[in-house]
Amino acid sequence: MLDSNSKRPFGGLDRESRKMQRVDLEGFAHSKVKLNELFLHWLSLQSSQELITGLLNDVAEARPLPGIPSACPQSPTANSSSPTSPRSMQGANYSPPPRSPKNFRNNANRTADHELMHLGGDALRSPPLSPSVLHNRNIARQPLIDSQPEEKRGRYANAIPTFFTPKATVISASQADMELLQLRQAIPPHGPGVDLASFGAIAQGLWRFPKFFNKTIFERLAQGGDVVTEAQLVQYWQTILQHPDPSARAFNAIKSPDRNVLTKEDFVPFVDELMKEHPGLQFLKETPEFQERYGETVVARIFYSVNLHGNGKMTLSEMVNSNLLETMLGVDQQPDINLVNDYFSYEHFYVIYCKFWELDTDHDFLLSRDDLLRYTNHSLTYRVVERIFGGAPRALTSGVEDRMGYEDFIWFLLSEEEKGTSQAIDYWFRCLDMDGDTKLSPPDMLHFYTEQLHRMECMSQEIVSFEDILCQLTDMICPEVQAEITIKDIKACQMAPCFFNTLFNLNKFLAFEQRDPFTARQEQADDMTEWERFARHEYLRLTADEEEGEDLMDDLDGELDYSLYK
Ligand SMILES: [Ca+2]
Ligand SMILES: [Ca+2]
Repeated sequence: MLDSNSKRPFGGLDRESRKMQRVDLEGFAHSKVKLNELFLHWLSLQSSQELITGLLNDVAEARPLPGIPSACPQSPTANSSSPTSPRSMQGANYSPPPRSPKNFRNNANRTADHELMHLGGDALRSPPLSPSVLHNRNIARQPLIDSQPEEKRGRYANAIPTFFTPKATVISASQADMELLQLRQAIPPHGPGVDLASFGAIAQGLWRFPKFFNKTIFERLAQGGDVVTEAQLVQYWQTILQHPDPSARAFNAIKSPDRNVLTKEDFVPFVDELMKEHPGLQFLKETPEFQERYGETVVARIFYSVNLHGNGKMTLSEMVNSNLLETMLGVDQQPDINLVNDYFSYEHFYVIYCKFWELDTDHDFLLSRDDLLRYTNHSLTYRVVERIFGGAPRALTSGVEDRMGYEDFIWFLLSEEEKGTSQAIDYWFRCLDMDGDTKLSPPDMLHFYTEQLHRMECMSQEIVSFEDILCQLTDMICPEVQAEITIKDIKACQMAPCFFNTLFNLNKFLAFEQRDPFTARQEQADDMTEWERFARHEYLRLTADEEEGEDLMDDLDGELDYSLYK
């Protein structure tokens, strides 16, 4: 029995002993077969299949295999200990955490975007900013603000060529530094500040202001004191003058701090100062009432020419696009103010005022319809005067019903005596456009020409029928749309005075019809505007009773043809 027992592989050993004993499997021929059988059995288990599938997926996605280097198969439980679990991460100290497919896609996109940003370079960033903003960005970058515009603009934004460059409204940092340095250098180092004389050197030398700005601006800054301190000057420069356009600086200096536009009142202190200082206006000090009228006329002329909207609110754009600052600087340089034809000529004021005074027979400083009808020997039609008093071209500002004030008359006179300007065309076009459809059609023109016809009949003049006149006017204007004349058509044709005079100014219409070609050529060669020619002639006429005026009239008798104005 012992032999038989001794033949048993584990014969003579207890269970524990057999566990501890190293078994030599080579001594059992069928052991391999049994192991294969057991392996196949293990493979058939559901849990084993899940384990193997999970391992294959890990290999395919380059994830580290848990338990490696041990080749021992792990239980499904061990495998399912998620790679993202803390324990798993701890076990994979030197490997990046496995990425989910979703995370991988997002990261891939992020990488692609990152590369595009680099390809686009700075062009993909926000548009060039003002120096001050760039300065702030250098101090503290704000990634959220930086990245948002890039995403909104898209990757091809840098490929779109620049087609609009806004006009700079802020001076460069280097220019600002230079101007501030110049300002500080112009201030005495140890004094209490700058007095009026020293301030003038700064205002004209550094800021390019006209001389007659000095006192008004100085008094605003000094606030009752005798000097302006460095701090006040620097603050004023920082808040008012940091603009590259000199006209914009003057605009800021003239305007009231609480408004964004210039009103007529804003100009009053500056024009007052001009009258006090300018050598060509010293004689006016003896007649303060005319000083006031001169100032009123200058401001009205400025607004007539510059404030194209005609609303009494001059914008920065209107001033920058005008010659106002240039003319103001010209007044500084020209002791004879009558040579400054734009806005400031005293002779022009004299003519405007006297023309008004001639019509204002009761001298209440207001004109009635009948007063205006007498203008230049009743040359205007009733119908066009009716339109003016009805406020069609511009609402009357006299404050009295059916009465034209002095400012209203200035607008009328400037428009009447130079009908080719943009402002005059606007003025008369609104008068003639009876139905307000922004077009002059045959009914609009017939309404006014009918009265001209009647007056020609009364004067036994040769009649030109409306049909013929309509053809002539259409040929003259060449409107884009037949029988619908627009403001644009009239401004383009250069024949506005003739067009308007035909319809409502009989004397000028007839004068044009009977015009001497020689005189016309002479006028074209004298380099004067229609207004300047009119003002010169009227000034001589009005002063003809004075000896000097008579002499000048004699001198010019052979040069000017006054028949047009009589
Ligand atoms: Ca009156
Ligand atoms: Ca119309």
